[in-house]
Amino acid sequence: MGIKTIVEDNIDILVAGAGLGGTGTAYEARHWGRDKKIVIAEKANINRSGAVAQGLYAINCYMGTRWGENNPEDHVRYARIDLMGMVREDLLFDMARHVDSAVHKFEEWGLPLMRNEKTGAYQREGRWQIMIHGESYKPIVAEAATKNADKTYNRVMITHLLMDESGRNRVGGAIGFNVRTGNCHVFKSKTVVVGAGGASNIYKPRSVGEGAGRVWYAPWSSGSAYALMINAGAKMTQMENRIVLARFKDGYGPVGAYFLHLKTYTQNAYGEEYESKHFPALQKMVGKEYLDMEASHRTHRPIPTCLRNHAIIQEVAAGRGPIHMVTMHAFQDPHLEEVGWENFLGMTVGQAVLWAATDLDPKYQNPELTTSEPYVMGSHATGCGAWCSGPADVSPPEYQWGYNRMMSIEGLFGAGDAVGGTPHAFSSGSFTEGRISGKSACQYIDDGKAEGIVVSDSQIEKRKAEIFKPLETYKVGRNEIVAGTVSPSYLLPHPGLQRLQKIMDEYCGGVTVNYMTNDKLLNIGLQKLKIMEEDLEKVGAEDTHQLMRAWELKHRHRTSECVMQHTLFRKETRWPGYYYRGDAMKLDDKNWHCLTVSRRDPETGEYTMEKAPLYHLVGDMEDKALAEMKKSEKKPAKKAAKAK
Ligand code: SFD
Ligand code: AMP
Repeated sequence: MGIKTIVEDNIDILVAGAGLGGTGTAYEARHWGRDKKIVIAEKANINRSGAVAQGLYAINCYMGTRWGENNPEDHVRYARIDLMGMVREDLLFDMARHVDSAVHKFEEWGLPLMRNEKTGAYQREGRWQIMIHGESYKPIVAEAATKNADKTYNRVMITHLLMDESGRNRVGGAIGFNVRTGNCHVFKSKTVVVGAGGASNIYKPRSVGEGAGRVWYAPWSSGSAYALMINAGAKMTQMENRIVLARFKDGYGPVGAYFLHLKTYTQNAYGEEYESKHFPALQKMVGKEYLDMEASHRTHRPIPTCLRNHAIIQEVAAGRGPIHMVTMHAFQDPHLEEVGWENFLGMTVGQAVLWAATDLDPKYQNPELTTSEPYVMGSHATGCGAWCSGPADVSPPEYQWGYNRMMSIEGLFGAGDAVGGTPHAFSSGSFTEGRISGKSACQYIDDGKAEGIVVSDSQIEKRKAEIFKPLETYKVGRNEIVAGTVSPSYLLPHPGLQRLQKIMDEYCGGVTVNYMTNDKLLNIGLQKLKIMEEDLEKVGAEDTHQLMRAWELKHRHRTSECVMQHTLFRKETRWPGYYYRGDAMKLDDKNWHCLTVSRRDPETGEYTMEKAPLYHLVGDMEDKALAEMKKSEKKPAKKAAKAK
């Protein structure tokens, strides 16, 4: 094969994907490893890659301990409630105790954080969220990463991890190709930190045809992080916990700033409040422990994200849609109007453009909200990802087998969406996790754990042939046709993607089936994914750009398979509003108060599923806000007693 191969050898830390997690790794690894060789391999251009490419208007995870606002335990309790109990509390606590320092770094590096003029503290959007002028968020963190790395390879898509052949379950680097030049890139490395992000476009999106490509999470989030790890045989957790989001219709504009800062609210098509109507029946499905309206109201605790979705889904199904976000009041205030528009201009410009293009002014018309297609990710209100070791000072033995954030494969670490069980990390928490991984990777090397790694030429050659096969398949198959694009011998990446999206949508609870699935559907879906895998051997790529699309499809397919396996395994409806198991419509704590862990055998392709213990490490003790609330509730009672 006449393909040029570029080998980067003797790497200490390879960052595979440099979004918010990966940039954190490169920055921190330099601090602990002055002498270490740190290399970044990034599919796009690090300055504008990943979910934060367009910018953000808020940092959604900041404790504010410096200002006496929250402590890490409060955040663990919050995430636990929001995820219906299913979180890795050790990893969450670890992230939360370090996240503020990452945010302070961002400010030092030039990210404009808004300030509350009265208190001097960062301007809060909500209890956990602070407001930023964040259009340039990504270039700012990218600069910190590239300055600390020895080398940054842009436009290099990692397709496989390389494994140590010395007889240990250990990583040895990664391999991929340059999406512009078509060169093959081999990275021989002592450790790999996977920061390749989440997955959009594995489910059929609401926007097809006319709006194809418009999705909430970055369209280029191709599930690579998951596929790389699954294919290597790493254990995964909570892959069934894929997320559905309430979003402004068609532009997918996020709602956080609107609900929390602008204090806008939702109503049905007839101007009625609808959420509370659905809660009594919902409480029967999930139990009072998970939905207690009285307690939520009293303590200002948000209703879990999935349950808020459930109310929207039910209300629309009852024929009272569309749901509207009531913006018309808030937008009368010029400051809030400005915030409302700027929020999208700095983060999801498409939403602002869509409103402008369709003459929708939220000052005079309440825009529609809808629920999105599902996404697979591990840093928003959902916790898909790898099963990782936790910090030694916090984690129980089942959660701790070595280095912090190391997976079930030695030397393989993760950050952000790649790490499972750690929702509500968002951009700042992902960066923080990257820092933790970078530090751990240095420690692992310094402890001599990476000695004697063997990666043979035959392993590299085997992968190389696999990577470039779609180009060959196309070249040969193209000769069989004289016109058009359809050949009997190959499958093109885009039709392949549509086929995958249809399977996931119809069999694994997408939008067209109102997020409903059951064991029968899932088993059929798995069968279809298996047949599709055979066909993926025949994917054809016209050029190196299409080769990237081919590998994105393969990564999305593997991610989907794992999601499907997990969804079949957890026989309950844990997160109504994310998806429903029609054959097990209730939350079932008796059997499923646990985390789910899978492993795909790289040799046979078979999955092993197991239940892992779910430890509530942070006591149920009520958090600060609640304690204060109780104190203020007690005072009048005392006065009343005195009066008597
Ligand atoms: O409003 C390969 N997010 C928000 N976080 C916040 O803190 N505040 C917000 O306001 C947030 N909102 C939001 C958010 C995201 C998006 C898209 C929108 C709005 C519209 C979430 C965060 O962005 C998210 O949590 C983090 O970015 C996750 O970090 P990480 O590192 O896990 O993923 P990444 O940043 O997408 O980076 C992945 C990188 O990997 C590259 N890559 N490189 C090499 N080889 C491969 N095979 C690769 N595959 C991928 C990517 O190019 C990328 O650089 S709101 O909705 O809540
Ligand atoms: P979103 O814009 O939906 O991605 O959310 C951004 C942040 O706001 C996340 O931390 C959400 O959990 C939070 N959030 C969004 N909507 C609400 C709501 N209605 N109540 C409480 N928190 C919310």
